[in-house]
Amino acid sequence: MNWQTGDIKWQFPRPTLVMGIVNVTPDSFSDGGKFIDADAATAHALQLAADGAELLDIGGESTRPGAPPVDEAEELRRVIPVIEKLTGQTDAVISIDTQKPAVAQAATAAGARVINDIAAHRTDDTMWRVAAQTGAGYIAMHMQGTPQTMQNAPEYDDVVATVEAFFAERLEAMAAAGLPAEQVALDPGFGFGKTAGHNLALLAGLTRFTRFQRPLMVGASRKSFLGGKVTERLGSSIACACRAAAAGAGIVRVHDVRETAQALRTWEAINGA
Ligand code: 9MG
Repeated sequence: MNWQTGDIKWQFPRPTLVMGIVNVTPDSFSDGGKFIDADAATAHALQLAADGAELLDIGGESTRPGAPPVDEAEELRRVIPVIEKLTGQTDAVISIDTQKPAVAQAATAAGARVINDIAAHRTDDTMWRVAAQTGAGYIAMHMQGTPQTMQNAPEYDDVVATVEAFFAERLEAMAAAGLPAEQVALDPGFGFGKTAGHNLALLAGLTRFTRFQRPLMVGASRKSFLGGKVTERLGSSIACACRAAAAGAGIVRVHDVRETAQALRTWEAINGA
């Protein structure tokens, strides 16, 4: 894997990498408040790396439906100490989950090598310029609306075609802004302005997005479309990770790293037999 700043190649040692979720927030939907303290978040991240996470996604602003926005100073206060503590302590690639270019800039200076942007910056190209200048990997995610509005009756004529068109348009716009496709991974944005039916259709239609020849990321872990209580979604989350692997996804973003890595490695061994 070669994700050094300035030399991002998105080379994958295995078909599907596991990204562990580290929410440094008081209000995330599945582990809200547990890791708001920098030491607790760092210890959790190191445990995820020991469990098999090849990437660690550090986020300081909850993206659950209806979550209030967090201001830049507070987001920086939450994530930068965690990234500083992790840098040099783990081989896992550190990713910053943010919609703010200034946070992405500070996080890459502190050691993050991937920018996970759920907004896939639609209003201006500042975030893309940060990714281009720092050489960081850039995850462009599809979302209808914003976290505050996205689950107010999302509608599509054809959700797979809409997301496919969005990827085509964003890749072109990013290239025009100086961010080459080689730095980009694509994410359909499960749960971001989608009904359960839309999410299932996207999982079923994942292979349509392989035509872009960019790594695909799938983040379905513990999301509400899986049904049941949030604490009882491990089996369905793993089913989504295996579906992602079967469709050739490059990264799965998950809470339960050990169990997911075990399932994927088994799936790959069967696939290769
Ligand atoms: C931050 N975040 C929460 N869910 C996510 C998902 O599905 N994809 C990406 N890229 N980021 C997510």
